[in-house]
Amino acid sequence: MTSISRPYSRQSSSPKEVTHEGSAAKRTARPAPVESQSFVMNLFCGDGKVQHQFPYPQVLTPEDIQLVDMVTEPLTKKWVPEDALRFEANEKYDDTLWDLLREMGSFGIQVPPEYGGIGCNNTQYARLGELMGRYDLSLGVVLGAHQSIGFKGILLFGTDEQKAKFLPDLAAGKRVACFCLTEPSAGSDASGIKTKAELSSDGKHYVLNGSKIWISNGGIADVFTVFAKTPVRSETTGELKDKVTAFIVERGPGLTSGPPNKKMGIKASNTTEVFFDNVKVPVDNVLGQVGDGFKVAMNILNNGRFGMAGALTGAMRTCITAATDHANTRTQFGNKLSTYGDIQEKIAHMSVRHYVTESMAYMLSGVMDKGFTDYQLEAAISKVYASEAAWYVCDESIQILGGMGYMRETGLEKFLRDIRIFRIFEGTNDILRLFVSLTGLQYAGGHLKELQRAMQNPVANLGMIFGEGTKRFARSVGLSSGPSLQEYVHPQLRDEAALVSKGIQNFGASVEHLLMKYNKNIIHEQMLLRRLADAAIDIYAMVVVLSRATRALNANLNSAGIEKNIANLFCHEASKRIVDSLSGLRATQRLKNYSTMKSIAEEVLSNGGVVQNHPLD
Ligand code: MYA
Repeated sequence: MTSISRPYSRQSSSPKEVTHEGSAAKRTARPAPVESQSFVMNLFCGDGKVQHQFPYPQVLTPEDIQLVDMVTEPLTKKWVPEDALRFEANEKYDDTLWDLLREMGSFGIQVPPEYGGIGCNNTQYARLGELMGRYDLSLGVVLGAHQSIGFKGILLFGTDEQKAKFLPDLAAGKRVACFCLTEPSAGSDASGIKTKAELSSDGKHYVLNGSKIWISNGGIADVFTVFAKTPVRSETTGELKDKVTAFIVERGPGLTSGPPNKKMGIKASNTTEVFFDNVKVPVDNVLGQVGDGFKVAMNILNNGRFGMAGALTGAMRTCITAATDHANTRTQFGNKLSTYGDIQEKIAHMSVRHYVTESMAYMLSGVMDKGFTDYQLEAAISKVYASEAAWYVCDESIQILGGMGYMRETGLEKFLRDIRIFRIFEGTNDILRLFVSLTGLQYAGGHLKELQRAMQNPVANLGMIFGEGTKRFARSVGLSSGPSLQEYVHPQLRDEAALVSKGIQNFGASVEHLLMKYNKNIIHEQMLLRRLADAAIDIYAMVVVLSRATRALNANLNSAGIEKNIANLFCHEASKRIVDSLSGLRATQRLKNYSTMKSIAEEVLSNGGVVQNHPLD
């Protein structure tokens, strides 16, 4: 089994080998894959490691939650829906709101108190994001671009000096931060950036040249986390190679911002180009290690994704309230809308998606707060699920409100426009799906390779061979029903847990099939990778939902009944989708369909648009 690298948008003619230097040397002496504690990562090996998902994390005391609600109270008490529309029309927030946000401590939510912040943990931050998201996602973006990603690098990787220098003003909202990664020719392909930073001859500063696009807060920021290529000498070969390094850059000579971009939504947030023309950056402002910037960027993004899911649950809640208010009051054909099956089905599906998103957001923030660090795939899934669920919920709310939903004053059309960007920024959902599949396949590939290696010395590796052998044998003769979740879930959810086990088992077998059949070439099979990711998302969502519903049933919460019903409905529907997604990896007709899609797309693309004759021709 060979290792898998991920080309995403940069297509190579032949499958890319491991990208690090000296990869050939590393391949022969490749260490055993690091054991991951992540449920999703292990799912790719057909394992059901749910230890971090059960019990559903409860990291906040009622007082902790109260703190967050108190922080937002000055805003939520004053806010009226027209505010969001007014700020949108002005394409900015006014000084009164800005001052209020400063007073509330909203600019330094997770900054430790010693640096002037309010020191909230991830779960409190998610809750705050949720409360903001209920009113205005644009505001969430301003605050999120500032702290979820803008200065998150300083919190995660900053030295004590960098923290002391930058955090107090950023936490107080005296200065605003932003995250500068994307460039005209490097969007999803983040490591393809061209902005350069070269060390000055006296070694005291870097000289930064290049430009960034679509930077949230780009025109109002004073502190920029900038990613640029720097020449780094390889320890092994001695060669100079350009690698990404992260810098903290202050607004000053040579740094300029373009005019605000005109956008479809989140209009009150500021988005601009940022230009660097011989900007001098002191060497002390390198964030993390020189050459490690790509990992710094990825870690910041991974670390911030739960906030997005949190904010979107807030928006979804508002949409559901608007839809139910309307359904309960509007009479058509002699009855309230709420009595019609069509409307009830919509409300049920909206509620399920909201429940799943909420469960994922607080699962992720909760396990992060408990010190779990292996969450990159769960974070990507939560972002993908939340952004698609929010779009669905908002769209269906508008449908329930009909013509009224389409009118600006109901506020829903603004939510829809604002929500649309969430499937695009912080990693497009398409790229994140590939990221989930390829990272998982790489991990599973490493494990299969381990097994092959173990087979060369069976006596020393009996435990491993026996375990894997039994798993495969049981699967091949149809004896296994997959890793059991029965001991974790409430007895009333055992049937649903059995569906998860079945899903995990089928998923593991599908991964093995893909690795055996395509080997490294799997990186070119995006239609398969997408379906594999869809199955992973559904399986993870089932686990998260079962964990939360189990907690509700165990604690006999008021909402235990509906939570059980939601878990039941979601698991049954997800289970069907999983079968469909996984059969899309090998069923003959499905594979033929992909070839047909490819040929249709190629014809349309080479024609520059629609190919067929017009019906009137
Ligand atoms: S900010 C801009 C967002 N931009 C992106 O997200 C870029 C998307 N692209 C990528 O993520 C990467 O380029 C991809 C990798 C994934 C495509 N975690 O060979 P590789 C490792 C950990 O695959 P590439 C914005 O939108 C990988 O394992 N590690 O790399 C603002 C490998 O390691 P090794 C990772 O093919 C939005 C190495 O890197 C990850 O070049 C405003 C190379 O990998 C990862 N994720 O592409 C937001 N990925 O070498 C506002 C890769 O050891 C927020 N690696 O094998 C609002 C929220 C509201 C909050 C409310 C608050 C109150």
